Amino acid sequence: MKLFKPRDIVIPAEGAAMLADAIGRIAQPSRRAFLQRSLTLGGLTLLTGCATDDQDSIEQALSGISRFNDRVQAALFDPTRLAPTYDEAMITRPFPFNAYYGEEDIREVDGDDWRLELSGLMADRKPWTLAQLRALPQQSQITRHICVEGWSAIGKWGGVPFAHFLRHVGADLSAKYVGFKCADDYFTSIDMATALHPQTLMALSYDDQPLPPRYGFPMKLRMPTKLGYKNPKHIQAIFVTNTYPGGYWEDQGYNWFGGS
Ligand SMILES: Nc1nc2c(c(=O)[nH]1)N[C@H]1C(S)=C(S)[C@@H](COP(=O)(O)O)O[C@H]1N2
Ligand SMILES: [Mo]
Repeated sequence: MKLFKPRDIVIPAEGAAMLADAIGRIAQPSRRAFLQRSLTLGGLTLLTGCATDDQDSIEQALSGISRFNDRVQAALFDPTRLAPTYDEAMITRPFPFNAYYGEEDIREVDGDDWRLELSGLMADRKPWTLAQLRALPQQSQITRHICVEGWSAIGKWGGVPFAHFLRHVGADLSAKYVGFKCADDYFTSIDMATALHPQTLMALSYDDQPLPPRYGFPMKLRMPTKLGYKNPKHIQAIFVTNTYPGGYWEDQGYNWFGGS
């Protein structure tokens, strides 16, 4: 069930700035905390209070707006709507590399030793080898990757539809989150609806070759419905949970839902 009809939602950028400013002026910590937990359109009437220049409360308010934004994006996400796909000729060459470190620190994971660890709300938590993943049904897609740093690029990824994998291991598909831990200490998490989206792939190949180290060998999650930072490379462990897991950039203020 959708919580909002799209036409009911109007959140202009100036509105968000005004809101942050207004929440920042609320001196009472309990009222700010209340706002952070339950920022709703109705809650806007609470935005009057004593003047204070409190950086913390502004950050709390912004984080509250971001959580609100998560809920709006989740409500608007259409699990059957496909992201655009492209022709081979439109692939961006060379495809950009990006990580929270430079190319000189790209992780070299040993594919023979690598095991995908599973935990949390699923029936079968046995670890997977790369060969076992390669034996599952594969799909390929040519889609656009959009990074918040201001670039986008079209690439071709192949791998196992994540929905197929989650069903295969008996994951609780009614759980809220799927979390990822990576070999380079990166981590992120996604909503279950996106995990089950038909274009969400456990990518094992890039441009018809085994995924190279720079793009996340041995396996990354590829989602054309989410921004670049939500697409974890070098995945080491996957867990299913109802406890909000956050993420490397998300914990530093990037929006958690991160739809594109
Ligand atoms: N493990 C890991 N995954 C990651 C990152 C990272 O630093 N480590 N960076 C993210 C960001 S911000 C982007 S834009 C993409 C870049 O993927 P690419 O190198 O295939 O272009 O990876 C995402 N996934
Ligand atoms: Mo990114």
